[in-house]
Amino acid sequence: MAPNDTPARYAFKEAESRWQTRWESAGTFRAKDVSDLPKYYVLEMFPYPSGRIHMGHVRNYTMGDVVARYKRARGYNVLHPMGWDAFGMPAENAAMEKKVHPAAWTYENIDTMRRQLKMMGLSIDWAREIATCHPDYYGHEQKMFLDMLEAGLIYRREAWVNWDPVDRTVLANEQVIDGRGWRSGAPVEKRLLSQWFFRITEYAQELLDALSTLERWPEKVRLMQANWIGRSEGLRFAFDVVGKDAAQPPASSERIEVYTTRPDTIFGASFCAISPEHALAGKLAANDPELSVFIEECGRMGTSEAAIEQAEKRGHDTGLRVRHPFIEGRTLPVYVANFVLMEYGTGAIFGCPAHDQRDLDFARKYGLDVLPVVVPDDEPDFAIGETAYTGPGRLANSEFLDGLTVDAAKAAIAKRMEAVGTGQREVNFRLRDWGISRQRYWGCPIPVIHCDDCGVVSVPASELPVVLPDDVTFDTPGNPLERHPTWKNVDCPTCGKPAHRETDTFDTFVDSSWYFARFCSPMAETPADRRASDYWLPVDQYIGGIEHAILHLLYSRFFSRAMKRTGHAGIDEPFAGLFTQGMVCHETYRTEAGQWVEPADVVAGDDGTLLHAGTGAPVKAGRSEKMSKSKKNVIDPEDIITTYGADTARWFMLSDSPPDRDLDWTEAGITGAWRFVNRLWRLVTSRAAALPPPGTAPEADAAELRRAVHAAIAGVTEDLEAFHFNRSVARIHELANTLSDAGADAPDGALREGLEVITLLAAPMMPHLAEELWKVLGHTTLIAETPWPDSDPALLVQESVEIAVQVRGKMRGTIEVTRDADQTTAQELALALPTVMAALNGDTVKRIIYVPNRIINVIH
Ligand code: ANZ
Ligand code: ZN
Repeated sequence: MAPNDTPARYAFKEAESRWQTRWESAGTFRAKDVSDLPKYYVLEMFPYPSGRIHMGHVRNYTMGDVVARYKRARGYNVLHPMGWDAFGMPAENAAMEKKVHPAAWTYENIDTMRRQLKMMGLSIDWAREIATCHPDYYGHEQKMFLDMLEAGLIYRREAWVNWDPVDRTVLANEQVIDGRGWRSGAPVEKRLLSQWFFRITEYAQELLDALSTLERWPEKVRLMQANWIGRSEGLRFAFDVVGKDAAQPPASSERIEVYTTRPDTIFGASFCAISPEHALAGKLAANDPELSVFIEECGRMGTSEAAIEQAEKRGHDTGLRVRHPFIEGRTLPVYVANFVLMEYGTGAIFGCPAHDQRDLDFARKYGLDVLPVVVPDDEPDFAIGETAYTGPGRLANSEFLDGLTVDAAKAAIAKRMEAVGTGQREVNFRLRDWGISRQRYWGCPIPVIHCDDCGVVSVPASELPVVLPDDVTFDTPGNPLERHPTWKNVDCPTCGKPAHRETDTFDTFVDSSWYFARFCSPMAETPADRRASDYWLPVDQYIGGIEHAILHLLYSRFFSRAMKRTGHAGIDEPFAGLFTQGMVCHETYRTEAGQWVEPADVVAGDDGTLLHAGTGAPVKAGRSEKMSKSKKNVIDPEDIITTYGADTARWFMLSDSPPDRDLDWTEAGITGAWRFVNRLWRLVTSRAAALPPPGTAPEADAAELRRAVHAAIAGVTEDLEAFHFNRSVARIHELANTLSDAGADAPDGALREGLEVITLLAAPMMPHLAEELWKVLGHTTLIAETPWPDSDPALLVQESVEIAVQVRGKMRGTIEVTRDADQTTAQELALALPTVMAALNGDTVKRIIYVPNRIINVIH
């Protein structure tokens, strides 16, 4: 029991709001734009204001906050801002479903979520808050668009899109499900639309090369980016088109250019295939109704690579044939095939079924030849079954290439074709230019005007921002900007004639590609004040989910280069360090009928089986999965914070799993954290009154206690630097045990030191409790403004002990080991003693008895 002059439990509610107010009024977390201190910029991926914060946010922002508070204590001028990725589809969906304006819905969500984040006690500089849906933000984005357009980093072209004919909107690849629109269920059409593109491919090689400089990024993420950029080295050459019979003269002067990474397999080629979007396919379809139906069907498949990858390989024989470049008299059939993408290479390929799985599937379906031309070493009877062979080997059935390795054969073909000018080596990237046009209302308007006479004209910089009109309706499908009665009608800035605004808006990935720069100077008249951004950028530590490992990070890496090119910033790489955190999971529950049940509605019956609280129906517990509304396995962070306090929630988020792994939310886990919060509070409050005043030097004769305290400082420091938050938590638990065990006889100065240290070490993780205890310990300053403790190297030296070594109980010598050394260490030293070896005389050791710090006895 706690002494009766202190309440037994920590009154977190009152304390947490008191300290939050105190931090706010003191401006504790304001980042200073001018400072002699070294800077540290820590940023968590900003949230989408969807309604309320979820546990994923709590985990993400707790981690970032630990880093921010720790770095502040280490003497850095810390920038730790927060904002809202506030444009996007959900606001428009809400507008359609709930008849609320997207802006009202968004700003209301922001208010709720800001309040909730504040409840968490995050050390955020709220004065820098931004929302991407505010003209103060997106106006600058428009300015950069115009500058990048002028710099040649942006262009406009026709491109194919997935078109939902019912919702009258373009769909992202992810919104096409089995060829149908995700909302309307209508079969998706392909349409050619004029769209804006960022020329990200111009930076493909650089974005790839620079990955090797990102030493503080997870290897996994760098690999994902490299694969996405997808550099490949190959050969481009053309086939001559001939009639159906090689003896006939060419049907036309037509040639089909292909791109291949395996020119070595040319002697195994059994067909040519072109994309349904290839110009030749279109031309042939004009006289071939079947082909034109086939092309239309392909158009409904969805444009994503994944969709194409999964679809059954299908083709249409055009009747045309092409001449094999090396085999006299041999021709190959030409197909239009659904797996050939127009946007890659030349939109046409030759197929070698023996060495490419897609080609093999295709050949089996259409009865084409399968001739292996690469044979693995030591397999003379090599044949192809259902799997293409893509491994190494020597060329066969390939005339002048026979016997060569794959690499040598590739080089030989390339050399030959380059020599006669029929082909050339080429590097290709999977990366495509970034299409940013969206036919949506709730996004940043693209600041251009279309004039019948002048074409596309930039909105003059003095007229920015182009602000979204408020008075829009969502009662009919399509883009509200397009049907707005007046908004798009403007005079052409060049000739003054009536013209109209572009009604497309930016992909919201544009908004999140530069927000890190805006935080450096959120009020600046320019997108980013160069003095501020030169000081703060790059972000020293970025933290977020692995789901953004590719697009968001790649776009941001491109954007910072584009900002540099246009003078808006001075760095190439925006994020020097990246940490990707795991997900928060929870057990799932279902009734026998298969309906999901919320954890709060599950109770234990008399016999321990689970029941639905409302109906009493039996409930089955299932796997622990990522918390999601669809599976109803969510725990509301606000409920947890109101019941247990922010510090308890934060502590639990950090304690159970390594931060990059998934975390299982359990009731036992959160109550365990709650107990520890109270334990620490009692530990300090119960002893504080008896302690000497702050500043009292620890006694010289308290070495053992002090050694434990200083080992904890060194350990927690190392762990926090390495993102091993769960290990820091374990060390703090251990130190709490040591301090509790240090009884009433512990020297007072050393005990004060220990209690202060544990409070300081816990402060980044449990900031409110730490402030409270710091005050109880007699301090009048904020712990948030107190430097991190230093460990005394002299106290970290491991103490060594002398251990007696016996053989069958008879003393044979001594060894010296560090205190608490494990048995393996002690045993190795003991068995190496000449006196012990002599006593054993070659006998095998049967058993070893080891009493740490005392004795080791070898039995033989
Ligand atoms: C003949 C060949 C034989 C191929 C073989 C592969 C294996 P990466 O490595 O990703 O660059 N290809 C080329 N353009 C294509 C397109 N537009 N749509 C679909 N496939 C296309 O892939 C290059 C290979 O993918 C190329 O090499 C080509 O098929 C195919 F045993 O050419 B290959
Ligand atoms: Zn004009």
